[in-house]
Amino acid sequence: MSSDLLAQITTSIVNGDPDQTLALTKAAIGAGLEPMSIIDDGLLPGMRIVGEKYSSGEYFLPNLIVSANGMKQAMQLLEPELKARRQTPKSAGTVVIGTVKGDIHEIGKSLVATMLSANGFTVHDLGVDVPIDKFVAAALATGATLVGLSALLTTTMGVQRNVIDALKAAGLRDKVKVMVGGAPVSQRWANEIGADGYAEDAIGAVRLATTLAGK
Ligand code: B1M
Repeated sequence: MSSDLLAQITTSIVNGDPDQTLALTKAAIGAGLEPMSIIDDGLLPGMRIVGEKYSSGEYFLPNLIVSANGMKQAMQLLEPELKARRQTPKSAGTVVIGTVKGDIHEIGKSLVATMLSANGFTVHDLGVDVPIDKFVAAALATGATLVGLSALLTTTMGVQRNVIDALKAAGLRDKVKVMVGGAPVSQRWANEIGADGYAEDAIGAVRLATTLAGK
């Protein structure tokens, strides 16, 4: 019965049906399932499958967004349950992310943030047009091990390099990995500015963050 519910939660995420994900999560809580199990054995396996389907070309961006929203809503329902039990979901890593100063493009950065969060990362989204110092301060304040820098304009790509330099100057460069992304950004650019990695899309960002978090 409980494994049935968990499998149904996984399926609802894969099918991109947030209402069903929410209803099943409610039912699972009502049936006395452990919130951590609902996350680890129901929701996260669904997100992994969605990621694989996106990578293989079977799913597209809207599929990712709908499934991640289902995951997000279910997490909102589960958070008070976790708090009541003094449990915190095992974090895959802490990430500070934002679109760099001078750049207000939000959609891709937010999608990356949502996908990271849906895949178990603790995400501090600083928003858009983020000053260089704010990345440094947030990395310090949160103890993040990963900093994600999004830039959509050729004129703001250079700010990614400035943030890396500022992290160095603050003595944080050996404590945090930096990943970069955004339409004009490439692996070549990441190498040139000394970033630890580049991801082309949100699924690639989850894969990269997982690899970097393990290093
Ligand atoms: Co702007 N814009 N825009 N724009 N805009 C582009 C980027 C542009 C390519 C359009 C064009 O001319 N063809 C062009 C840039 C040219 C260049 O520099 N090479 C451009 C321009 C010029 C401008 C303005 C300067 C226009 C003007 O005012 N004259 C201006 C700049 C304002 C500023 O930032 N200071 C501007 C403004 C805007 C709007 C405000 C109108 C709006 C943004 C609204 C918002 O975000 N709230 C907008 C939009 C929507 C776009 C396009 C059309 C779409 C961007 C988008 O959301 N894509 C864009 C054209 C394009 O990219 N085809 C364009 C969907 C999103 C899911 O993809 O953001 O690429 P993307 O994110 C992907 C990956 O890049 C990656 O994963 C994401 C998910 O798959 N990724 C990461 C992103 N960040 C990552 C971080 C990572 C890892 C992966 O790790 C940390």
